Amino acid sequence: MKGRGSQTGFVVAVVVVVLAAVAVAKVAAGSDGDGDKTGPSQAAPTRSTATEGDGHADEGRKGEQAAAVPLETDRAKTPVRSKAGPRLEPTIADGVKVFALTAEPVQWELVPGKTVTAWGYNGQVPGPEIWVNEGDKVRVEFTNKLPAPTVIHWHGIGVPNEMDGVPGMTQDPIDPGKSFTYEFEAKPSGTFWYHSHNDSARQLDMGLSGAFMIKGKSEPKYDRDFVQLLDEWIRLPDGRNGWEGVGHAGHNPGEYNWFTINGKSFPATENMMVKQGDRVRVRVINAGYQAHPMHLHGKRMLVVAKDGAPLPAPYQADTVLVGSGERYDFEFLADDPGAWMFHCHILHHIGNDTVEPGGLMNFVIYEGYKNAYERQKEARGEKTGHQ
Ligand SMILES: [Cu+2]
Repeated sequence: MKGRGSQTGFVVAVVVVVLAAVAVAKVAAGSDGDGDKTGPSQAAPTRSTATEGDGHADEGRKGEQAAAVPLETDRAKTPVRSKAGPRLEPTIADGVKVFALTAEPVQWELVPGKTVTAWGYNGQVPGPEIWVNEGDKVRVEFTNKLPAPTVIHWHGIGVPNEMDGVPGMTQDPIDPGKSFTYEFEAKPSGTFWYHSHNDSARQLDMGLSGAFMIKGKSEPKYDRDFVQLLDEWIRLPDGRNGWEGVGHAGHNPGEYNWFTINGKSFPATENMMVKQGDRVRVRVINAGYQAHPMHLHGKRMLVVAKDGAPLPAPYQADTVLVGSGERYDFEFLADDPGAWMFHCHILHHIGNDTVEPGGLMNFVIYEGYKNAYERQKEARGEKTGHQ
């Protein structure tokens, strides 16, 4: 295994051999042993310590990657975080927008008092929103503080191939403690997202995703522009993540019991506050593995973009099925004051560990509007107010 020869052939050969040895059947599904045609490999997590040099793995370590070591987070040493930060602001260097992202474990609060072990970017789940303009030069200085190698894939963005974040094919996994710089031009415009693509079923499900918006040069002007990133979780009663201590084979997506919008379950979800007359855009991103039919009460939405691309013929709908990885942008005119529910119509998904109301749900609320429920509470002398 010392000769390099074809890098791709080598990687594939190692992966195929090791996968056979550990019988990671799911990963092996795309590997038929035909070296050149085999799809990208997925390196499983390892506790190997950082290698020297520039963050690129050496050949010997690659051979160890597929040994699927279940990871458990030392929760006593993991900070509890509950608030998402503001949009990630860049520094400017030679005309390039430079963003700093760090992947690290966190105990993420889904609702007050209920945390789940997660892997986040910059201490939050999902990672911070990144907003740039079409044509911007973007540099992301990324550091891996996870206990496992990782990469970032820029879903939907027209990056150079070597920036695409596919381990074993376009780059080596970034080891714990190591850094990697992603650089690309922001194009095309639209709603995108970023996420891990290494041991991806586990890493994405533990929270390694975030929204990435590229504003177009000639797009319509909106008064409000909301991002709603959907995800689901397996939270064990003690707050551990269902992915801790299990491999792919031990995982059943049917076990999802918590559902989040921008990392929060109702009633901790943030509402979409609008003013009468506002033109509102909502960008729904599905970072989870289940499809969610998102329904807005009170009016039809105008669906204007799919996966970031403007639709030649926008269409009206009151329920939009958002599949895994998909994005839908829709807009509406805020012309009917009230508090209008926005939620997933698989109603199991509007509960927190089966207790409704919860999960994938929030409200479009007009500023200053008091709904009937609030007025009743006020009349009884009870506290009112929204999250
Ligand atoms: Cu759903």
